[in-house]
Amino acid sequence: YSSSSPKVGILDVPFEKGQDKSGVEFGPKSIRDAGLLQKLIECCGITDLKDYGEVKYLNNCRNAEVLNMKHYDHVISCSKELSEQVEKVIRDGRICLTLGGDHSIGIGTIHGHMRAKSEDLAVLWVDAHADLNTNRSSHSGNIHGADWLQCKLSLRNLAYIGLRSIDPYEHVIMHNLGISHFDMFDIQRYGIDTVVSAAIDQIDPDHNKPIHVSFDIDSLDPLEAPSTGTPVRGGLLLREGIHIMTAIYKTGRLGALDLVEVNPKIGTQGDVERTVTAALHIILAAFGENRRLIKLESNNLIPPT
Ligand code: 5AB
Ligand code: MN
Ligand code: MN
Ligand code: MN
Repeated sequence: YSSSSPKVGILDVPFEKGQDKSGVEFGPKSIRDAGLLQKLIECCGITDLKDYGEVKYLNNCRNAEVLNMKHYDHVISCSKELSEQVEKVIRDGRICLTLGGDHSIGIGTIHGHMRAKSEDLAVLWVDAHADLNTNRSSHSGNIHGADWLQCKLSLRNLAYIGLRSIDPYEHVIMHNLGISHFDMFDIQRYGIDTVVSAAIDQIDPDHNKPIHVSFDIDSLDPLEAPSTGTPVRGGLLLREGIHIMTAIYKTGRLGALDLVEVNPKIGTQGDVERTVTAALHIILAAFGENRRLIKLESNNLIPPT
């Protein structure tokens, strides 16, 4: 039982211009409304939680344009602002929890994390998709599927878990550059516990790097998380998603977590509730839900009758 709970900072990024479907900008609010802050305190024993609020940006890159990259100017402007905010949260000595928004925000969070800690960052990208397209390969022109365009992260420090929808070009890059990836086949074959340890060993062989987890809710099966823009069947069970995050918690080296692509405008009210509570469980597991003995005030202990 570790008595000291980590310090946490929370950022909202209601950004939707990395993709086509409206509603993903309400992701942060939906997760908060489900009781995120209170649950971090009650279920994870977090005693020092700072709310940094919403990341707002000015589109000051208006002349920045790239062929076949929709809203490139907005993505760049938002990423720059977000990167600075993430850097600040981490320099305050906190684990940075960023609520998206679409997955293009991963550019800014990883960049900020690298600036605050080290360029030698271990990144775990949990996703149904590889998000490896460039402006020339992308069929959609959506930047949430082309996140690596702007990042100078060494690809040896990146591993994927949960892949099951990869474009042909992405498949070629992934294999040519030798990026570690664990797809649904691997998870079925070896089990999630083996897969997550192997992923951590690949990106952080000496177990000493800060870890960044970018968790796309569409890594989960649509039965678990239907309210998302690009669902793909045959995905992770919530139980497996939680297992990944618990393993990360146990390393003690989580530096930042992104939770992205929850879109509360997609599906029925039941679908939304299911998706949001799944997101909540993923986040809470990363901060040690049920892993640390929560200190109870003695007057809160009700003796058995
Ligand atoms: B997500 C696709 N590869 O580039 C593309 O949800 C899907 O952040 C991208 O993982 C999915 O548009 C992006 C077809
Ligand atoms: Mn993604
Ligand atoms: Mn995805
Ligand atoms: Mn492969």
